[in-house]
Amino acid sequence: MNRTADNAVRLLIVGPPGAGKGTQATGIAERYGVPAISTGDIFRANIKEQTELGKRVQEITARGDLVPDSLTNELIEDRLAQPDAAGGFLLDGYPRTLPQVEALTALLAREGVDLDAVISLTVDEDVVVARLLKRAEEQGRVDDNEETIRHRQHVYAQETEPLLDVYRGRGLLVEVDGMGTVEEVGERIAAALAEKGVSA
Ligand code: B4P
Repeated sequence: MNRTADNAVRLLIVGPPGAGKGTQATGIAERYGVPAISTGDIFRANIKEQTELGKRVQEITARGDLVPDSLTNELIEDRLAQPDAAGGFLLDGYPRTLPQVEALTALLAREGVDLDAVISLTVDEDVVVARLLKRAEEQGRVDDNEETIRHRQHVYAQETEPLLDVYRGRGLLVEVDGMGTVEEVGERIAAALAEKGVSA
């Protein structure tokens, strides 16, 4: 389906590192006919290509720290201005801080639009650490070692978890249990969005 501004669907997926955001994002984006936009993927692609942006964020992401808000906000503003985002989007890994929430809210308000739902994936910390250590073996991502993984969980709790209250307060939050197989979690997300009135 090619969505337009008239039937746009605008979604976020939030969860601790390893919760399955990136994994689920592809399926959700396909189902709803919108692009999945992952700030983590954009940073990794830039690091691989050794662009100016890539060089600036390389060490920050390797440590498991967050890239400065100004840089990330600018990146998203440019990305959402691309034609393929006119019919909506699924943002994966953005916003991650309260200033990023404010920037996104202001950006959408300027366009006279709002989010349809914010999917929050919940998981046990030990399970996510195990998942990421497995990914370390398979893909060799530099930020997937135990020390950095624990640090990223801490950064999530400090910086990102408070966002959930903001979106809950706006009536946008859809909480989904992220434990189980990829298919089971995907079905739960689809059912929860349908219940919220967001249909494919
Ligand atoms: P991300 O790319 O967002 O990294 P992540 O939190 O680890 O999530 P990812 O999507 O990769 O993993 P997923 O949970 O799907 O960010 C990387 C870095 O970029 C950040 O640390 C930060 O430095 C920077 N950054 C990104 N966005 C930023 C922002 N907005 N502001 C500032 N800095 C930012 O999956 C993990 C693993 O679990 C996979 O291997 C997957 O196969 C497995 N898995 C998933 N679901 C499963 C299931 N149900 N069962 C078993 N395994 C499963």
